[in-house]
Amino acid sequence: MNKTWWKEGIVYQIYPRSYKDTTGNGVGDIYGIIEKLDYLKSLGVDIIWLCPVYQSPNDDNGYDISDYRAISEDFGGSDAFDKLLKGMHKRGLKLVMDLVLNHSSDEHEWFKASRLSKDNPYRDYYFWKPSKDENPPNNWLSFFSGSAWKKDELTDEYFLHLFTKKQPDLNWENPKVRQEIHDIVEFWCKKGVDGFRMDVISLISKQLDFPDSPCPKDYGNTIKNYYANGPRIHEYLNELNKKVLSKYDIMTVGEGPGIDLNNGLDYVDERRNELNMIFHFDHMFIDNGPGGKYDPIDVALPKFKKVFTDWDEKLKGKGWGSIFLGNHDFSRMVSRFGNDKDYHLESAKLLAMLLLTMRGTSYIYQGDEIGMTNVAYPSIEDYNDVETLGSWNDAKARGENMDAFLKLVHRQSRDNARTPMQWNSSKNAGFSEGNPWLKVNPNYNSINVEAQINNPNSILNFYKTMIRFRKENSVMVYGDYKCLYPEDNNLFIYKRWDEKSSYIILLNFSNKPQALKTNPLNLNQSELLISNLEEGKFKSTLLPWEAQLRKLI
Ligand code: ISL
Repeated sequence: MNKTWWKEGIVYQIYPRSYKDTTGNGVGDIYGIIEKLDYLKSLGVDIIWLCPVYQSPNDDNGYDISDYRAISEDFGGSDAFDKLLKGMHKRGLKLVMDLVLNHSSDEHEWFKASRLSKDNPYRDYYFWKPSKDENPPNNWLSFFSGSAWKKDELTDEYFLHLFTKKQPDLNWENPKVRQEIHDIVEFWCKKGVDGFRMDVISLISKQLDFPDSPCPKDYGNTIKNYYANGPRIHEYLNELNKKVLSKYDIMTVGEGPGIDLNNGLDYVDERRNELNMIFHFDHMFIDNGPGGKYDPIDVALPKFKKVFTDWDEKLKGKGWGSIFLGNHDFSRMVSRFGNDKDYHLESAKLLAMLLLTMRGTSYIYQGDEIGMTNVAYPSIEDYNDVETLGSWNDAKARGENMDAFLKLVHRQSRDNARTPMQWNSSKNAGFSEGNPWLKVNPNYNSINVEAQINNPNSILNFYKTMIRFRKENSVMVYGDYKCLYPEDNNLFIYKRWDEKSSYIILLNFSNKPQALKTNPLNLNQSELLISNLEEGKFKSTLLPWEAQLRKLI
């Protein structure tokens, strides 16, 4: 495959609102990110993906944009942004913007005009429909809560919003909308940004007959069959690529509920000229039961491993993958896939090894490099996330036991990943002098950057080691991958190799020592390069959450 900077680079995702506040208003800002650029450089990452920093009423923390060309004043405005971009480029860091093109804010000028009258020139920028027998036009539910349609009294018609009522879906059928979008993308390319993460890009083409879902509460299938991968999706992406993206040396990664093994390659096949990478959620929605994320199920390790193996096989030689274990929409990876109680240090490092030894571009989410964990606020009042609150209200309306539901919120809320970054053990974890918009996780006294930076045994330093190793050994990026013992319930063991060298990665995903049933590939003759425990010689048993990277000789 072609070699490029975005395949080799390591991405670090920032949720600006929670990164570093320099004004004391409790909200992180761009100047805060600028303050931390040397920290990011020292970590060894190459590409920074910024969650949305545009002007927004923040109904969904910036994923509701009211002006695509303006930077939010809360974050420091366009001066701050220009300084950030300059500061990053000076340090050889690349900047990836988050683009939310499936929907805008209802406070965007387009929507304000669109709702005024049925014959307004902006009417067709969104989806408007009359009611059906006094009901919404169809039975679709929003991702967050309730119907996906809202009636607007002004014209007595409904508009579509797959997310909150303040996030009306844009009508990409309308060529004028597509032209506006091309212009916006071009605007940021000309500013010199290095790429885009495209929010819910899998949803931009709609099934225009808006068919009812036979089971709207079965979210997974409704999204796959009705909301995502619509009839013109690839035409739109191809057009965007041809008209704008292809003119610049930038990277694109599309986010996609509803993207799966059957359709994923179509988005990133290098011969198709659409996107460079996608985020699929096969491992992230893996514990969702029939009722979605608040109906979690247990997942055995073979199923988890299979996701990585199947996707690697699917994309191999044709398109490029994204490797991530967490982001701002999910629980913390160490709480979710590791053991944040008894094996915090070990399991956080094990997951780092997984993240940085797979084929595909690695994405690190802020705070994971120090092993930040889920939070368990005592009351729903402490939560902020619109999805969490919507699900809470739905559960209440269903008459559920709310004490039990609060426990589910502790496990599943998106706010788990949005607590302020833990810089040190001073007030508010060094995040803000003011009152943080979301309470800090009380464990910041023990889990913070300052405590880890000079400790050679820390999670942070393990990340640095892994990052350095990946960058010095291109086999970790481009080399082949094979999962060994796929059926093993506790061990994730895989090989990475190219024509020059071979490595084996051994990960014990359990709280118990695990004997290696067969000595895979003569490990006696291998050299231990990196381990998350302080030991050296190869044993035939891996300790709980032990992770080893070995070179085969
Ligand atoms: O958050 C989710 C599950 O916890 C997902 O269903 C999520 O809503 C979906 O992946 C889309 O996410 C993206 O678009 C949303 C925004 O709220 C998310 O933060 C964003 O990553 C709407 O713009």
